[in-house]
Amino acid sequence: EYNITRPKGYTVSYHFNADMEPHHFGLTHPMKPFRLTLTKSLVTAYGMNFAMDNYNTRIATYEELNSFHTSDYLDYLHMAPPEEMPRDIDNPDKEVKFNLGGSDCPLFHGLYDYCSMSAGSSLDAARKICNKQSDIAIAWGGGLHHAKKSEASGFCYINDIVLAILQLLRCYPRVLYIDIDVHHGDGVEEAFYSTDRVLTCSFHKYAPEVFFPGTGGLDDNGPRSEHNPGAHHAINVPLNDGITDEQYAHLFQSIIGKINEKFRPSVIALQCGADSLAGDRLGRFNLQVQGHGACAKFCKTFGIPMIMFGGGGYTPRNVARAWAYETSVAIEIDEKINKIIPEHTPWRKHFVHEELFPSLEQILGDPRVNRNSQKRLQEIIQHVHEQLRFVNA
Ligand code: VJV
Ligand code: CA
Ligand code: ZN
Repeated sequence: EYNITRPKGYTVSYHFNADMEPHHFGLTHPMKPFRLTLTKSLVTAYGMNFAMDNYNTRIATYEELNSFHTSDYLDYLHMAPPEEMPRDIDNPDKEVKFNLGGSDCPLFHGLYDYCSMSAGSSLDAARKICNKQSDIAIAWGGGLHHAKKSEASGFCYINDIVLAILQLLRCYPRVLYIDIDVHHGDGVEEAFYSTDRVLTCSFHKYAPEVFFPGTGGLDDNGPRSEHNPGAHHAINVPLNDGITDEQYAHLFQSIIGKINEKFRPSVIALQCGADSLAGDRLGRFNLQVQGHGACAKFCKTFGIPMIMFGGGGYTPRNVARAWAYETSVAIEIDEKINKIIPEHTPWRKHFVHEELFPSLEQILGDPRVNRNSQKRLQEIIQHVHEQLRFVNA
C-alpha cells in the first residue's frame, strides 16, 4: 500500500475528453480511441488522479484549428460525408488532395468532433503551462504528429502538437519537441522547419525496409540554405528493428542531454507514442514500459515545464500500461507504485486475462531480433553532436 499525495513544489495536470472514445476508425483499423479510456481507468485505479489537477477538456474552435490548418482543408474536413454516404459529385478530387478517405485516414462519423477534441486537450494543456497553472501537463488524446496544414496523413487529421507549440511560443522563447513514437514526426518537423525557436528531435524506425512516412534520415537537419535560422534545428535519429531499453536510454540521454545544454529550451513538448513498445501491432522495437518511461523521467530532470502528448500505440493494453506508468513518473510515484494491476481496475480483464503477466511493467509480445549495432548507434550520436555545434541558445 502507498499514499498518493500531490508532488511537492510543482503541479501536474491531466487533460482528458471522455467523448473521444466512442469514435471508430473502423472495426479492424489499428487506431483505437478506446485505449484512452483504458489508460484513464488504470490511472484512476492506482489513485493517481488524487495527485493531479484533472480537466475535462473542451473542443478546439475552428479559429484555433485555423492557426495552423488552412480554411479549405478545415471546411472540407467539417463537411465531408462519412465513408458510407454517397460521395459529393461536385468535389471529386478534394479527398485526393486532402488525403481523406481510404484506409489510413478514413472519413468516419463524427470525425471533425473527434479531431477538435484531440486538439482541444492539447491546447488546454499548453494554456495551463503558459499561465503557470501547471508544470507538467498530460494530454494522451493528442500527439497526432503526421497531420500537415492542408493534408491528413497516417491516422492524423489535425496536428494538435503544432497548435500547442504555437501557443507555447506566445509565452516561451524556445520549445524543444521530442518524439519517441516509432514513426518519424514529419508534420511537426515540417511546420517548424524554418525557425530556430523550435528544435525538433524524432527517434524512429527507418531501416532496413522503408517505414512510414519514409522521411527522417540522419542528414535531414533543417533547411540547408545559409541564412535560414531553422538550419540544424531538426534532429533525426533513424533506427533499425529491435532496439532495447539499454540502447535507447543511452541514445536518448546522450542526444537529449546535449540538446538541452546547447539549445537551453524554456519548455519541452514530449510526444510519447507507445508504438515503440515491444509487441506493438505496427512497431518493431523492443522497448519495455520501463525503457519507454525512462525518456519522460530523464526530461523531467531538467526542471522545466513539459507537456506530455500521446500518439501512436496499437496494442491497447500495452499503451495503457505505458501511459499510466508515465503518469506515475510525472507525479513521482513510479518507484513506489504497486506494480500489480489493482483488483478493482475497470476492464481488468484486458490487462490480466493472461494471468502470467499481471504486472504493469511486463508487456506482451515476443521480442524482436535486435538489428542496431553499437557501432551504428555511436555514429548517430557523433553526427548529432556535430549538428549541435551550430545550435546556440
Ligand atoms: O504505410 C502506410 C501507407 C500505406 C497505404 C495504406 N495501407 C493500408 C498501408 C500502406 C502506405 N501507412 C501507415 C501509417 C502509419 C501511421 C502511424 C501513425 C502514428 O503512430 O505515427 C501516430 C498516430 C500504416 N502502417 C500500417 C497501416 N498504415 C495500416 C492501416 C490500416 C490497417 C492496417 C495497417 C488501415 C485499416 C485497416 N488495417 C483495416
Ligand atoms: Ca518518432
Ligand atoms: Zn506511430
